[in-house]
Amino acid sequence: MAKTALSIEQQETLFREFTNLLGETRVIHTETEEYGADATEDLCFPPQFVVLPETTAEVAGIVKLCSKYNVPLTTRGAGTGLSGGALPVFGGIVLSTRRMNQILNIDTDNLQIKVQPGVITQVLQEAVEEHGLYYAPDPSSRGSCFIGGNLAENAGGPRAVKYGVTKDWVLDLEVVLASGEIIRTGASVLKNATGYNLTQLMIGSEGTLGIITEAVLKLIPKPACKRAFLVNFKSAEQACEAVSAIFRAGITPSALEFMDRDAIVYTLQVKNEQNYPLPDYAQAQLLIELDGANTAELDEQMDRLGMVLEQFNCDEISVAESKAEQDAIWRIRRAIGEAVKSHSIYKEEDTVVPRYYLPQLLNKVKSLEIEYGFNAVCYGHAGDGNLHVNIMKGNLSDTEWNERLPQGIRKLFEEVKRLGGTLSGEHGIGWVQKSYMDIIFPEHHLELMRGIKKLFDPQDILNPGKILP
Ligand code: LAC
Ligand code: ZN
Repeated sequence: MAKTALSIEQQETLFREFTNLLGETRVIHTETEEYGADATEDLCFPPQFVVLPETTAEVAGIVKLCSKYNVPLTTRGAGTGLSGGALPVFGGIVLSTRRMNQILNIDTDNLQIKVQPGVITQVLQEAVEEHGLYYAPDPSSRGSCFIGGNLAENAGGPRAVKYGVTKDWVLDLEVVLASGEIIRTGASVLKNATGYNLTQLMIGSEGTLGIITEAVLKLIPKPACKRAFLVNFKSAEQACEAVSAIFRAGITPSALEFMDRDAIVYTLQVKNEQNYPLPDYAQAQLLIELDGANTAELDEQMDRLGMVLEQFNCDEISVAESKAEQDAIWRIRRAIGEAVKSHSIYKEEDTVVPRYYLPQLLNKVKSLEIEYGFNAVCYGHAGDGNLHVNIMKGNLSDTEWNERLPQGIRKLFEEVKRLGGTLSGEHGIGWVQKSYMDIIFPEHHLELMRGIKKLFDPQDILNPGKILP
């Protein structure tokens, strides 16, 4: 799909067709800027029109129109994505799922929920918690992101370390294909060995293969007790070393997050959290959360954890027992991404390696800082080996930044690959990471993926320009 500007006549025709389908109030044609950006850097590609369907049939109608007029169609959730997946880079139509925001059913007998894609993730979580149930995936943006975007990007978040990422919670999807036909990819069952697994193919495909219009997700009973604490380390490397030791000792925390000192300091500058404990010597913290059926279980895990941590030169642990204290810690952790970005022009990488190699990954980041003269702020889901590396422009000139950044990133990803890792743990490839795909995949593998795209979307109208270089 090449970038094509629609003629005035084409615009009028399309506008007429869309308003016939949806009515005038659900076709936006002025001030479309806010739909041209997501949470990725400062990129913005305003679309021609934004359409706001409410039903699967309307989505199918929109897709058919885009196919008829050969216009790019980019589906968008809340626009909290970090790899540019929702950017309409070739213009055309943005399909916003914000009016498809119904929880269709909570099945408390089978522990399942059926939702439309525009449900806010936290709204879903709180709705099931009223029934004593739990939907664990919790991206930092959970207060605003949509479940549809979580599915499209295979979002993760802190609890993935114990409970898995979005893909691990999906039983069935309803998908509108590029032809306008509708399929269900799975079934409302926990086991399914029936043909190719299109459910998992759709998840993380960033709206390039079809449009998810409904999802059946599994639920579990809500863990009864939680405890969170911050562990201070004199060295960031030692904090990373402790991570794999915790799992080897048979402890599976419900969250195990790493934050380097800069990440915390930048966040405390913008979020007022008076009592947040950060001793002067601490170069990094691990935020560890345990959950379980009762406090005795947590005490037992806590004792074992204490013994592991003793070996890693950490001498202060701040325990958050009360819900209010836990919320305060998590408020800071969840705000890091935004806080770090507001500090400088930046480029974010979502590196992931087998967790034992986390110290090596961190060391590579440190050596690249020296080699290229930038500062990188690191934080993320250490228990998953998933480190968010925010490379800051700081005092680099534009020329230095533009020349050095791609080189530095390439070297970082080459190391990630050498360690057995990959480009993205949870943010996706989208628009801004696709030029690095060749580091991970040989050409014949990329061709296979291009073939899949072509099979699903022969006209290349669904979110064109994404994922594949
Ligand atoms: C986080 C987002 C940026 O971990 O993934 O806060
Ligand atoms: Zn994250």
